Amino acid sequence: MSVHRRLVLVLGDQLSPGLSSLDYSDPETDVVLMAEVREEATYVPHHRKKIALIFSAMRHFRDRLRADRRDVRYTAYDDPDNTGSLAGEVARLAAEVAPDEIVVTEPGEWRLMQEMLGWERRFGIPVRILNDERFLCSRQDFAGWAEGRKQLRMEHFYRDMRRRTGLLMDGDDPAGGRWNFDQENRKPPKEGLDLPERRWFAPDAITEEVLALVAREFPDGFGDLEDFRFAVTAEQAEATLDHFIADCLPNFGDYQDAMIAGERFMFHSLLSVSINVGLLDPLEVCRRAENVYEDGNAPLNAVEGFIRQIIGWREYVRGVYWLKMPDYRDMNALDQDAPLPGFYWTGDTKLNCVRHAVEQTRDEAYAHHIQRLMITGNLAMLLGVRPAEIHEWYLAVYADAFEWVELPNTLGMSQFADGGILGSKPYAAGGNYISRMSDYCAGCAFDVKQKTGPDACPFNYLYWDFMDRKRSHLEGNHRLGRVYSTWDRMDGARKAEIRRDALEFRRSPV
Ligand code: FAD
Ligand code: DLZ
Ligand code: SF4
Repeated sequence: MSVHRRLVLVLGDQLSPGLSSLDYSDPETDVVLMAEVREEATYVPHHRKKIALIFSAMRHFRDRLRADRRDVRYTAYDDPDNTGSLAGEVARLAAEVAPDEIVVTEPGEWRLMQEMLGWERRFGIPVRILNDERFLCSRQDFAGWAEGRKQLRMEHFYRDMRRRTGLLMDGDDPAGGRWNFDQENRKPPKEGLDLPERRWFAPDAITEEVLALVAREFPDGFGDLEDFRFAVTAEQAEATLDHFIADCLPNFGDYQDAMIAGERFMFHSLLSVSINVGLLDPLEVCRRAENVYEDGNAPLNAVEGFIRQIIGWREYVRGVYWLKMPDYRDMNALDQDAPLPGFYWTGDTKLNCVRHAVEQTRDEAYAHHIQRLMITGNLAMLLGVRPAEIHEWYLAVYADAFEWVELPNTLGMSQFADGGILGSKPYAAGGNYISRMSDYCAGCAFDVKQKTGPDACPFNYLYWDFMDRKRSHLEGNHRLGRVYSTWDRMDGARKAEIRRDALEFRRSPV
């Protein structure tokens, strides 16, 4: 039987004109459904700027599709007929247009996929779920790559992706003779570093309307709505990319891990949100970066480092997510069970580095990778926070957070809660690391040089206390052999001080 009319559902992170569901459908006969719904906007307490960004980008994309003569049915959040769920909105439109088929590009999150797999039975209409071609490695290809491997090392996956895409390749060899230039990418911040003015976008009428809606509907939600300045269209996202390529990429590698108080963006691209919601194509972004290297306008360590994050890490964490869900979400390999300190939501803490990271998160719905990994993530792990709780925090507070990318980064990379699927050892560090890579310690109430006592940097004693408390879980890890021999050489009085100070801080974190 030939299909006469399809209902094509486009989700809030599927804002790409070349999306497989749109590509598959017929603009002459099919209807496109986009819906702002309570279920998606509240399954975690999303940052209010994140909700505003998604609704505004959805509305701009709706207008773009309509300009291409698509029949788009759009449900606004405050539409009195809004059922509050994607399934409810599909059912409502299906009752009106009686489609022969429902078409959707696979969702990014497992929970939604499970729901959609039940739609055919629920609605009595065939449901076609298409691959998301915006990823370079399909779920099936990743499963094939992973099969039979003892360890799923990102570096091996990344080399395959370089070969497959041809990015930064000289025939069969990597450009510059090495696959990875990370060793050159760990420079501390230098004094007087000249940081570029970032490219931002003032809200237009659509965004203003959405901001008023979000202020009204989510009055007590986390995160400031003031100074909204994200890209909400493909054109604006392109302009952010142009600016990054010209003004930031040459320094991206050198200062990738550096942090400066008050400098919230360093040389990072700020492109994750635009890529994740579909305003930019990841392969195009990488090709643009590659061209800059080939033209001699950015060094290889910067361009390789940047491309690795996208065709390596980004694709790899998505592969791990789909391979390991649903069990992955509940993993807690280190048996951590403490609650998340309240200051993760308020920024009200004496730890200067954490205060900066949380305050900027509240203001911008953004923190760069090392802030997420080595400040907030590191502290949560050292304190023994329940992985599910810190996972919910990361999923809520960052504009770029969708479970397929956030969960492996949080549970795997930052909390070591997957027991080493993603990383070979915990990213645990004392104050020394933070002091070397940032200038936060100069403005802190604590002294990074002191190891114990009331003025000592809490990261210092919490680090050793964590290693001590989790010894039975970690001492078999050969990368931690030196850590445990150092601990074993410490005298008993020192160990007692560490345990005492850490216990006090863990009981009432300040
Ligand atoms: P840049 O530093 O400019 O990097 C360039 C691009 O590479 C990013 O835009 C992003 O697309 C990609 N990228 C870089 N690192 C990673 C990574 N580890 N995994 C996947 N892609 C990567 N990233 C998200 O997109 N969403 C999340 O919810 C998210 N949660 C995280 C949670 C934790 C605990 C940690 C440690 C990292 C998380 N990341 C997440 C990865 C990374 O921190 C962000 O992608 C990055 O900070 C976004 O800022 P940027 O665009 O300026 O990145
Ligand atoms: C994150 C989000 C939010 C806040 N709101 C919506 C929405 O109202 N409608 C929608 O289609 N999508 C929204 N999204 C994005 C979805 O949560 C996302 O598509 C799934 O989590 C799959 O990645
Ligand atoms: Fe952070 Fe410790 Fe430095 Fe304070 S002294 S900023 S708590 S690392």
